[in-house]
Amino acid sequence: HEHALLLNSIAEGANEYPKPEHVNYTYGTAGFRTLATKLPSVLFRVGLLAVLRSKRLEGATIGVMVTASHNPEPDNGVKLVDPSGEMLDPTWESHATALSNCPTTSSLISTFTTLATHLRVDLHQPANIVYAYDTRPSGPELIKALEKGFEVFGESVKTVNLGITTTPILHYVTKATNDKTGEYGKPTKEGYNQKMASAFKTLIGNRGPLSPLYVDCANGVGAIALQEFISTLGDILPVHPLNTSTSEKGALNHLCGADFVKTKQALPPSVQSSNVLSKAGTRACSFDGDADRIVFYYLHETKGTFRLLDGDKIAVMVAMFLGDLVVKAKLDEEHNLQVGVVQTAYANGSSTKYLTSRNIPVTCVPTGVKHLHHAAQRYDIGVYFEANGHGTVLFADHAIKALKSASPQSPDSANAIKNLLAFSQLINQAVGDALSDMLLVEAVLAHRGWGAPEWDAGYEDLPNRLVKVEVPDRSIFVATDAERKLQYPQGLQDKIEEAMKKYDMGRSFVRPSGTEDCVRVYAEAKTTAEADNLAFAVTDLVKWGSGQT
Ligand code: G16
Repeated sequence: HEHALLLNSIAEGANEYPKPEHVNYTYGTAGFRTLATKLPSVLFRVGLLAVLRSKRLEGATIGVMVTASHNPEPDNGVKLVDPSGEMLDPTWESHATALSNCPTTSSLISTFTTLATHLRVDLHQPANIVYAYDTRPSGPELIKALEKGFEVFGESVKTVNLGITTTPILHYVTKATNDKTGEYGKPTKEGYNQKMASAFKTLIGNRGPLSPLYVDCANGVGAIALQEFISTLGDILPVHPLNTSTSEKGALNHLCGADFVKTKQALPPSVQSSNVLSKAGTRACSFDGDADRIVFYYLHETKGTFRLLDGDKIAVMVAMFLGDLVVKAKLDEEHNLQVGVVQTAYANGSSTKYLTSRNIPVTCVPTGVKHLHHAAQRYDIGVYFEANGHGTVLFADHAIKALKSASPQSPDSANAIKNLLAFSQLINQAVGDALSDMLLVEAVLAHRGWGAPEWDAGYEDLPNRLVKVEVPDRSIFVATDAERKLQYPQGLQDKIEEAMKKYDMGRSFVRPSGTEDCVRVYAEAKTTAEADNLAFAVTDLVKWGSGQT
């Protein structure tokens, strides 16, 4: 009887949120992502799946984030967060895809029932969900559809609505809620702010106040989170938020934000015209629409040219610095810690070369945080960053234990150990986090006594170009070898390789986007002109491969 009532409520919800015809959904690189108007039925069904997942894990708290991050304002999306604060277990992605594509109420009911049985979910278990959304105008409507998915289960589901907040804060709260030791931090936004502020203050010590930092918030939720954080931080880091118009229609990610800066390799026009970077040495950074990515930049002191400090530059500086701290910590041999870096094919060739020439191991994996995160878990201290500014650092449990139990032989090594532990607190180890990464960079610069030019001096990026190509059907493009090569359409890879050979230090690859309806072409070469020409040549090949020419 109880079960029949549940199926009845699901049917009611499904009728209220019918699946639009002729749309095929995929749980991709970062969950479901498409035009917001196509998403209500998906949100309802994701609500059902989140409850199934929590019940399957005996009531462990699952996170749900409604955001389309760097995508344009009319898009929206949704992704699930596992109890550890990591992305949804990949084996469940196909269940999300299956539920979202059921064409009718009755097929949804039967898929739901099959899944519950097949996944051995005891529907009598409790479920706990925490959810949040970004500043997109479509957020509140989609949240209603999501909540409907929770409500059909009645009282067995307990939910916490975090309201409008960043993706990384939702990951933090999910992880903290499930951490029964209480050591990770309080499972609230305030808990997050306190944890960050306290670790940052420990690390800065008497090095502050630091020089001012300008932060382009992409007119997104990062503006709100940053404002709240600044009030907890005090004046050791004078932060000046820019692009904070969260309620202005069409402003989100428009001509600003991390994706704009990285792709265009230029200042957001608003930052350019505000002249805030004209004083030599001034640093600025850009968040993306849900504040899980960050890139830094400054203007060259004499030439006035734009200098980008992207995810690769962050990874290199942080890995080198943590590596030096580990050496200073002088842990006994059996507890020695290895720092490694995880990158994707987008990593600038110069960054990989720089790291390997300094004996820092580098792993290359496909795009998408879940791939980077898992590869980073294989190191004692794993630094992972996508070139687009998405990344973080993971400290293995045994590494933390080794640091906590070490008996330092000198004040210097005691200090290094203390700092490594403070970094492990400052860094959001659940997921890439613009705010936490901003503080990480500032803390490393303060310890090194560097400004942006000294940070930038390590290596020179190879000129590169990223192009978005719209094709009739991006699913015909299948990448392999950590996305460095194309498997299909057949024959295309050979042509790309021929094109690469024509350019000094030429490297190019093609992959379908997991978040936008396009294929991405990346090219780098010795000079800007060569990188551009290679990118355009490969773009033409992609059009040829997709049957357009
Ligand atoms: C998401 C993913 C990132 C990925 C980016 C672009 O970022 O989390 O891992 O690099 O999309 O992916 P694609 O090239 O497949 O479109 P975000 O910040 O939009 O969530």
